[in-house]
Amino acid sequence: MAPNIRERTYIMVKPDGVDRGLVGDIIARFERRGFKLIAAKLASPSKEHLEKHYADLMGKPFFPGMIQYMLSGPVFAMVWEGLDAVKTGRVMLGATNPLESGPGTIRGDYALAVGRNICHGSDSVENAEKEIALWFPEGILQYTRSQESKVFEI
Ligand code: IDP
Ligand code: MG
Repeated sequence: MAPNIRERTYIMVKPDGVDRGLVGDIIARFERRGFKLIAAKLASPSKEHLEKHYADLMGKPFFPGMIQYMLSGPVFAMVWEGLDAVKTGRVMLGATNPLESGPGTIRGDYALAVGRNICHGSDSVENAEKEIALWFPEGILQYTRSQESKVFEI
């Protein structure tokens, strides 16, 4: 199958990342890598919305505390598009536990605690599409970059 240069992933700066002023740095990392920003907004999701987003973790002992953390301030929601966006986005974030994240990753550079790990990234193409629909029900802007052939082999 031809590589999909239009793969999309949902990336979110969590309340600790917004509060610590890391939004710009996280945007810059994805921009510099070559990904295309196709949606972005500051949001204050409800508890119900966050429970939908993290539905697969409901029942875990850390779940209530994690939801409280996610409600502690606004989040910055984004959709990034490009080759292998889901997998590469996760690599750029680092491991779930920042203590296991390598330097050069977002969590490895800025975080220490698993419950304060700065950012979210979709873990599969299927979940990315679900998360994009949940966070951007208004839809995604489409536009063409002028330098696509400098980023992709097209
Ligand atoms: P991910 O964010 O790397 O995909 P998930 O397993 O989907 O990791 O967990 C979602 C979020 O829940 C994590 O990013 C982290 O903030 C929080 N979390 C996961 N495991 C723990 C834990 O053991 N203690 C506290 N928070 C946790
Ligand atoms: Mg996850």
